[in-house]
Amino acid sequence: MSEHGHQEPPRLPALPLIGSLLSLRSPHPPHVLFKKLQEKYGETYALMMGSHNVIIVNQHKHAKEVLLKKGKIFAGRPRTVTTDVLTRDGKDIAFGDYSATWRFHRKIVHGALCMFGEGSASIEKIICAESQSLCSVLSEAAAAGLALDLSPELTRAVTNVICSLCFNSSYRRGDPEFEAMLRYSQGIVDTVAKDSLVDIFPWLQIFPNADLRLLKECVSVRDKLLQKQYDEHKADYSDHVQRDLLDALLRAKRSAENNNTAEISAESVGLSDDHLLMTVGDIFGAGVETTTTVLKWAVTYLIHHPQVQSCIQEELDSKVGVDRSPQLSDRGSLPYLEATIREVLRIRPVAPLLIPHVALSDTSIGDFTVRKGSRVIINLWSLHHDEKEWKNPELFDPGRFLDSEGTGLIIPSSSYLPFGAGVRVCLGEALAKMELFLFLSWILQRFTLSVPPGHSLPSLEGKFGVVLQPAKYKVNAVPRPGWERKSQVC
Ligand code: HEM
Ligand code: PLO
Repeated sequence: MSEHGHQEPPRLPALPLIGSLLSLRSPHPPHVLFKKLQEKYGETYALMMGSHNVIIVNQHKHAKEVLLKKGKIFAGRPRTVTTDVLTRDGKDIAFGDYSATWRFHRKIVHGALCMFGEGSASIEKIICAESQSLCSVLSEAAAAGLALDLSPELTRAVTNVICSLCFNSSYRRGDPEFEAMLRYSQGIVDTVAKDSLVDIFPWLQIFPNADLRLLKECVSVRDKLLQKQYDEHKADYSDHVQRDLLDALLRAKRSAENNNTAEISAESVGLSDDHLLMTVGDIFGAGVETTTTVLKWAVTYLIHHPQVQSCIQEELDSKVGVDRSPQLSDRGSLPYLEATIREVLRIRPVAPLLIPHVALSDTSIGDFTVRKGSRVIINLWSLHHDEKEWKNPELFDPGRFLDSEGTGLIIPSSSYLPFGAGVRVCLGEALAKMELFLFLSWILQRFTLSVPPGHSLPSLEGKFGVVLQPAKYKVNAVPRPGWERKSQVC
């Protein structure tokens, strides 16, 4: 067999409009449609989106070949109209192509996040303070007999954690800047990187396009907020204190400027103002939208499965009790909660198609030839719902992540990659896991969640976009016995 495979992958008929047909004409969202198309074309197949060759991977062996074994070859990202608007032509980490600049920015962010990482008290303190504030909002609503849309409350809690890490700042309830952020971020989620028509046919930009206009408006609001933080940080920057991620980025910039020679300038190593702003914008955006979405899915599934909620609560009562709040060191003794988080990440992956990868040279996937420049979409939805790997994949069952004694955590299939893998693996995995554990354990220690009497259960369908979001609905948070008045206690 040749190094680059010897077979062309099965190919969908090359209808010129296939891209738009996929996302606009099908009643199914793309991840579901791509899973269904396997029945006709096999697990790995190719199609054209506009003028781009796209390979769809629906199975874990090929997915791991792309992400891990040939991770560097497939580490490219496509340039698209919408992500270029969001990231000033790919000057960020997530949508930026593979390059020395990209590696450098990943390294700085990784270092800054480790500084706040597990074991360090400060990130835990920040998340617990936000859990505390979230729980007091829930208990005020309960005392007033009100059902709440949890979405803005969860978003504010998660936003404040990432605000502390990025900008050493936070938002109060009702802060107009926070309300503006909620609006622009939703506008971006609704319009960016979802293979919309302008991404498939870039020449369509010349026509008026409502989505593109909304995206540009939202990005400009976001950029003003980012610029404000940037200017304030620059004004009181000191080499001696590193308060947050933005300080870490500024420090790298200063040190490159101090070593400035003819060949190595801050610009040329990718430390321009634009690069710094886009990197911090990425972490802020990813930090907010992903974790919030998982929390919302967790609440949605817990409402559908009250027995899972009570199992977690029993575990919390016996391992943590009511005299103190959960902390990170309890993670090892709350396996059922951990298993529930894993199951939520399986059944409703935040990024069901990851972010598209691009082959940086001629290569192969299994026996299939892949040409340089091909886009590769890993359909995580297919991996997480593969009937050969998961029994009743549509069934929500945290027990599948526990051993036969029900006490040890396991990963029962290698077809499980909620954070991706390899060179482009998620940068926020550790942070997200800490947040999910603490927010959920604090809430469930104190409250039982349900829909108000007479309301129907929330939809499990999800709205496809750059993240897969659950619908909006109201929740009753009923204080558990012993927590009627003391949810303020730490
Ligand atoms: C990329 C999942 C939270 C920052 C990704 C990818 C996935 C993912 C699937 C794409 C990997 C690929 O394209 O191959 C998740 C999930 C989260 C989460 C499920 C929450 C439960 C976070 C948080 C941050 C973050 C909290 C920030 C602190 C990033 C960045 C990338 C990324 C910067 C781009 C990496 C690159 O392209 O090099 N994430 N993520 N994520 N994530 Fe996350
Ligand atoms: C979310 C909306 C923000 O306003 C901008 C933003 C930045 C980074 C993106 C994020 C959005 C969506 C989730 C993404 C993240 C980078 C990595 C993460 C795509 C668009 C995932 C899940 O891959």
